[in-house]
Amino acid sequence: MPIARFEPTASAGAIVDALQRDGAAIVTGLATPATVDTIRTELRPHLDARGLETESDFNGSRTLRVYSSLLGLAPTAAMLVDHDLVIAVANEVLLPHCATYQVGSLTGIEILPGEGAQALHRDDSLYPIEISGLELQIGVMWALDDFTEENGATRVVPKSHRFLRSWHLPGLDGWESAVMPKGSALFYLGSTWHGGGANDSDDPRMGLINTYSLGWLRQEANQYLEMPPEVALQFGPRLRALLGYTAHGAGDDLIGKFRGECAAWVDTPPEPAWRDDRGQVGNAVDVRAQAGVGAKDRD
Ligand SMILES: O=C(O)CCC(=O)C(=O)O
Repeated sequence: MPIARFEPTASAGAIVDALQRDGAAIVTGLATPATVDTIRTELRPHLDARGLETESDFNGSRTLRVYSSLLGLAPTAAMLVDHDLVIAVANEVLLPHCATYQVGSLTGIEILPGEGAQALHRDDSLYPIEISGLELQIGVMWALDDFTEENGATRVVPKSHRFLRSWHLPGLDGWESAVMPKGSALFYLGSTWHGGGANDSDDPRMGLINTYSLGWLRQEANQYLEMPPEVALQFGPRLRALLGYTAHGAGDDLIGKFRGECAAWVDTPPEPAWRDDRGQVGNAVDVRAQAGVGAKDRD
């Protein structure tokens, strides 16, 4: 079953429908070639210098990875993490289950020629919770090279997200390669089985994964330690909040707590509108009003 494909002009709703039906969807050409090339250039020295520090059976021995301080190393990747369409899709998948969500992890991955296929897995298995209808996270794999069958395009098992329990396994033979041109994005649910493909080509395959998880879960990697205030300040308020510089729910912003202690924060207060745009569990009336639901319908 091929993975559904969309143009960048597709609505978030259409992509979410495909995600909920199949567990994965591809949007082609979502990042410009210039953006992708800049991120590649930013990542290159760090992949070369530190990429094999994460070597393991699971990560592979011919796969380079960087995740510590990713936006410090590759600030242009902020455009992917904070992309409006990605956020619109994440809003629909995650906000029904939390007040605000967060970046869970950011990883640059380069699969070198000769690497074997990674074990298929679910990203959400780090959380020991399995509740029907509750998606804990979503992931986006950005193709920083053309992804092909030969060079290790991410393998995805369509509809595998419907297998709720860890002992209730889907047939993993039915994987599809997320073949997509450079600049495209593979969206997949945290419960969808997937893994890096084998690179049988002569060229490396570079990608970048950003995951987003429910705000009441612990981040897979602590993004506000990875991106301390002096790094986070170069980004807009929405991305700062996604990195963890906010409270979950209607509580006060961390920015308030920094006020008076760190002068730089005073100059860049968060935008309350961002929270309102995304809606909050505790603010259902406002959300419905925004959606044009009248007072009578609300009762
Ligand atoms: O590199 C890929 O295509 C997928 C990598 C992945 O899923 C992982 O490392 O968890």
